[in-house]
Amino acid sequence: MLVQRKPDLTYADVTPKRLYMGRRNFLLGLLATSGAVAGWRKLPEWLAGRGTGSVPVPLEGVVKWPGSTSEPETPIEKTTHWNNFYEFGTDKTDPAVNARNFQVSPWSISVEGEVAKPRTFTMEEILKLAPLEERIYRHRCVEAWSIVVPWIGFPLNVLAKLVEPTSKARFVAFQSFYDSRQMLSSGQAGIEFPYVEGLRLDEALHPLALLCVGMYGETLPNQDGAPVRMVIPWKYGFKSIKSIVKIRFVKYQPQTSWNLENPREYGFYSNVNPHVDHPRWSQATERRIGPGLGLFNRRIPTLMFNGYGDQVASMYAGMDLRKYF
Ligand SMILES: Nc1nc2c(c(=O)[nH]1)N[C@H]1C(S)=C(S)[C@@H](COP(=O)(O)O)O[C@H]1N2
Ligand SMILES: [Mo]
Repeated sequence: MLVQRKPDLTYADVTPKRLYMGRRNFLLGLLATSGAVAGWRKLPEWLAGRGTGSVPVPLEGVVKWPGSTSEPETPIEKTTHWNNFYEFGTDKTDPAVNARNFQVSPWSISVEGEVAKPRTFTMEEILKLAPLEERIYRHRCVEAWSIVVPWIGFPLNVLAKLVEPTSKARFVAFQSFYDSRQMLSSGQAGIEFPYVEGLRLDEALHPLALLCVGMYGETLPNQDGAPVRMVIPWKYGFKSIKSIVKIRFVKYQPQTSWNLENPREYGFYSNVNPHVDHPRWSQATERRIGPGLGLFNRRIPTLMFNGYGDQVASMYAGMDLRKYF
């Protein structure tokens, strides 16, 4: 977001050239070229296209959540090649390449702070805490592009109940994994690492706030926040913190990476709001990264709370959303 140069994106900006051909054809193209150059021995690895890091595997027993949007899903090729994950680069196409060697196993999340039962959950435990649901949510980035993604997970409140937040807990602070040997430095990325985010307690416990472990039927690709991230569909994308290692229940409003970087541009609440513009661009409309070339160029109106107002607006009753942006 810091290095936003072209708020008005074109299709070519968003879709690397190889995606015009489709992933399969691109890989077949590589096969043809590399046959001459590298020999055939390397090919299986190239076909997987995923380096030595963790690779997505199918998730079993996923149930369909009844509240999903019926809008067309963004194809996985786009969701996995147009990312914000500053630890792995500041350009939208960087994470797909630079996260290929990211090791996400073993993994655990420490849940601590103002709770009666602090606890560390291994990834294996997290996957068994509740039925995994496929929830197709709209996902609206602050830079005015949006996607529709079949996420997989369950409400964060399932995990929260297990640790029993005390009456002192008023906010929840999240922290991402950080390893300087695998990731950019804060100086290179322009934001503080580890990446941190936060929610008010009622927001964190809202049934739409998803602890997300997969998408498109599989575990999360590295660049999309493997192995576990948040998805908060009524807020701008940067609230949906990736690759979480710590969740802390706290008394006071926690710091957030983008607010630290530029408090004038990025507030704590960051609810999707077409009436409050970003200082450098309008938030009234968005470009939907949809299936097909024609659809992409469609600019659609942005909805208050990203269209989830019926469910979340009451949490902000009486608040001046210009002040608490
Ligand atoms: N750890 C971490 N989480 C992060 C980010 C990041 O740079 N680091 N970027 C955020 C931003 S700005 C957005 S829009 C979403 C992007 O999620 P996606 O790449 O799955 O679309 O992740 C958010 N979570
Ligand atoms: Mo974003």
